[in-house]
Amino acid sequence: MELQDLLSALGVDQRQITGGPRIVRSPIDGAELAALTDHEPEEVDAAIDRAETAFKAWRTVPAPRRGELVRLFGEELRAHKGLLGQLVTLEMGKILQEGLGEVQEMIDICDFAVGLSRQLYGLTIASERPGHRMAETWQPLGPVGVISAFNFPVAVWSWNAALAFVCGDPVIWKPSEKTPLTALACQALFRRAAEAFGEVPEGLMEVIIGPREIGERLVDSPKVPLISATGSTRMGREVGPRVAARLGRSLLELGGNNGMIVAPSADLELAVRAVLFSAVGTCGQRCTSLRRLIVHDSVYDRLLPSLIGAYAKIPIGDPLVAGTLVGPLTDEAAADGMANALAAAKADGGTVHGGGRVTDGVPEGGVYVRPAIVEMPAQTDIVRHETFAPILYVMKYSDLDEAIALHNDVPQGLSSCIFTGDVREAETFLSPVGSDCGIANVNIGPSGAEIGGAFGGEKETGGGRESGSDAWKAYMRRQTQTVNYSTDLPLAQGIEFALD
Ligand code: UN1
Repeated sequence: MELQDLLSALGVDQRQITGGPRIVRSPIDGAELAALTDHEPEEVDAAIDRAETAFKAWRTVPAPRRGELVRLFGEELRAHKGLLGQLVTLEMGKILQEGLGEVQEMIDICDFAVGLSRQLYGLTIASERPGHRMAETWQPLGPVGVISAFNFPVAVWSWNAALAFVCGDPVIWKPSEKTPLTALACQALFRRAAEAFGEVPEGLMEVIIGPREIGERLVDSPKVPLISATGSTRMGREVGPRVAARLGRSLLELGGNNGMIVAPSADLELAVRAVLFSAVGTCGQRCTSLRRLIVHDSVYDRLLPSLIGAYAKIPIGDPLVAGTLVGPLTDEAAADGMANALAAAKADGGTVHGGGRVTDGVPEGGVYVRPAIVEMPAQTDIVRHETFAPILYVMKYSDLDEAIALHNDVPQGLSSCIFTGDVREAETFLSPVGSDCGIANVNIGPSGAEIGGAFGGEKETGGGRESGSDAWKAYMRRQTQTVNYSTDLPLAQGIEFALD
């Protein structure tokens, strides 16, 4: 389908995407997709004000009814999965299967949020005073600012938005400058859901387009109690303290440097398949991408040749073409970052397999690379650094404690896994002395997490949790309530305080 038809089928207003100075290009071939006009700072303030007004109305709508809006939005996503998935591929460059998978994650979180809308449970608490009752209740919080990254241009927003909407909060979304079109498409689909719903306050879902200063306006606004930001650790180091300075709340989902331990008893065939998906999928541009492989001495010489052989066969090219497994990197800077990292690894004694530029059989105008495997003598600085490209550093180990120590000895703490058939090793990896990450898997790669679990990580990954489990609590205000239904006024802690 032609781009214009695709966008109009998704309901994007042509006037929003033509005639402006911000040129959006496809990483597939550099083709111009749209010409947008950025929002002015005053327009951001106006969007925040609209969201604040929307909050006053939306918080009074019963939560299960709010869930109905999310259900309708999920229906729009189901009906437009193919189109939106294609737009994700065009604008971001991931292969179509992954574009579709991303939209499926949105549908899944909508389903989750609909159920959640009837389960925003609090607690009852035993009061120490007679004739008193205590409860913990979750109240809507206020407008939520969502800053999202280019690599998951729509799913990560939806994890935040679906929960925020059922929790009673409006959302102001600042998408990556690289991927505004998919954001506008989501806004158009949301509008359709809102029309079907009938009574959605204006300002419940705002999109603001523009550079960093536009995001800063959001980050600094005291009217936005929660900022949920996904991106680099560098970005998080700026956003976190700014939000903290106004005593706001932030939910940060930053860099990962995800590892896999391959133990002697591992199913190596399974491990190779898992490495392939998690290390080269999305061209190594997931925050959950596999970047470090820690392999037991006894299986190293079997695993490595299989991997090198599999890497040599990876179809690289146009992500819209069926069969392609690796599409383009996002831009030249990403390719430079990859080349610099490989040079640094070599200087540290690494042996590089693959990793060069690919120009044959790929669309002209895009940045295509062959994923790299780098055998490293040690976990040097470059290995401890997250390079957002398909580089897999491989290291050897001889005992599990050593492997776990190596695994945890990086600044990031997002996702992790072990391949083993030994229950003792698996349980050790999942125990308090095992992986220090927010996500720990056994016989599954580190990427492609399901929405049902809380998603996020420790250390430089930022500590935030989004998506499933009880991540919704971040989008609500916890209130401890005490009711006295007696005719007396006993004080807590047994304090006597009365006039004689
Ligand atoms: C991200 O890269 O920011 O677990 C999110 C995964 C996906 C989400 C990745 N469900 O790989």
